[in-house]
Amino acid sequence: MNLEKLCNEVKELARSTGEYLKTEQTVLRKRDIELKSTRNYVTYIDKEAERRLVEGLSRLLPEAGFLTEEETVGFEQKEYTWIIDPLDGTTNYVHGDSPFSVSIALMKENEIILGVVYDPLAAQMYSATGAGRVFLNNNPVRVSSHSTLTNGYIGFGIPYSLDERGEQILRNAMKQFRKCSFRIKGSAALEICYIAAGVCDAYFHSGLSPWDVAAGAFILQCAGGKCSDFSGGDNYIFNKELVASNGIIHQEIMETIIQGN
Ligand code: 2AM
Ligand code: CA
Ligand code: CA
Ligand code: CA
Repeated sequence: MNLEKLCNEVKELARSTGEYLKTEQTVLRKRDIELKSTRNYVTYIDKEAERRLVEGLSRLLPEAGFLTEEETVGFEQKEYTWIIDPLDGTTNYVHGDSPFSVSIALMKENEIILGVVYDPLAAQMYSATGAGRVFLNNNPVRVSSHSTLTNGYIGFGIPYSLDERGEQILRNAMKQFRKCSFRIKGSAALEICYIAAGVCDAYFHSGLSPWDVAAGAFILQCAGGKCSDFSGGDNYIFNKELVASNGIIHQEIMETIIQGN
C-alpha cells in the first residue's frame, strides 16, 4: 500500500465532502434538524455526507470495513477499517456556527495508520501518515512547548449525558479557571488537531466515540503530542475517556483536572 498516495486521495474526498457540508449549511432549514436525544442533533446532511465518504473510501480500498457514526454501513471486523465522522460539530452546524469538520482515520488491525481532519470553512486540512509526517495544508506542524497549566490554552467538551465522574472533572476544571484559558469549540476532531498545530495545549472530554477521536489523536501523536484515557492508559479511542495534550503538561492535567488533586 502506498500510504502517501492514499492519504492524498483521502484528503481530496474530505475536501469535496467538506464543500458539500459548507454549501448545505447555508440552505439548512429548521425542519431538517432532528434530535437523537437532548442537545444531540442530527440532519440528513450528516447521513448524506457519510454515504459519500463510504462510497469514495470503498473505491480507494475495497477490502476495508467501516466504523461510522451514522451507521449507513454496518461494522465488520476486517484487516483495514475506516473510522469516520462525516460531520463533527453538528451542534455548531445546525446553529449556523463554526467550526465543524470531516474526520477520517484508517486502522490496520488495531493501529491507526492514517488520519485526515478537514475544516471546510477555514479551508484547513490536517493530515498524518506517521511520526513527523503531519501537515496543516502543506505545512509541517508540531505541538506547543507550553509547559504548565498556568496560562495554558485548554479545550474541553461537555458530554450529552453527564455522569458523576464527568461532573466531577468539570468541577475540577472550574477550580483552574483563574489559571488558564478554557475553550469549548464544539468539534472534538478539530480541537485535538489544534493541539497538533501548537494552537491549543490540551483537551479533555468524556463520552466521545471512536470516530470523534481516532483521526485527531493519530495526527496529534504524529506531531509529538500525547493521548491517554482517564487512568493514564492507552484506551482512549474506544473507552469514552480522552485527555490529549502537547505531552509536556499531560501529567499536570491528569493530576489537577482528571484526578482533582
Ligand atoms: P458530533 O458533532 O459529531 O456529534 C461536542 O462536544 C463535540 O463532541 C462534537 O465533536 C461532538 O460530535 C462530540 N461528541 C461526541 N459524543 C459526544 C457526547 N456524548 N457528548 C457531547 N459531545 C459529543
Ligand atoms: Ca453526532
Ligand atoms: Ca463527532
Ligand atoms: Ca458527527
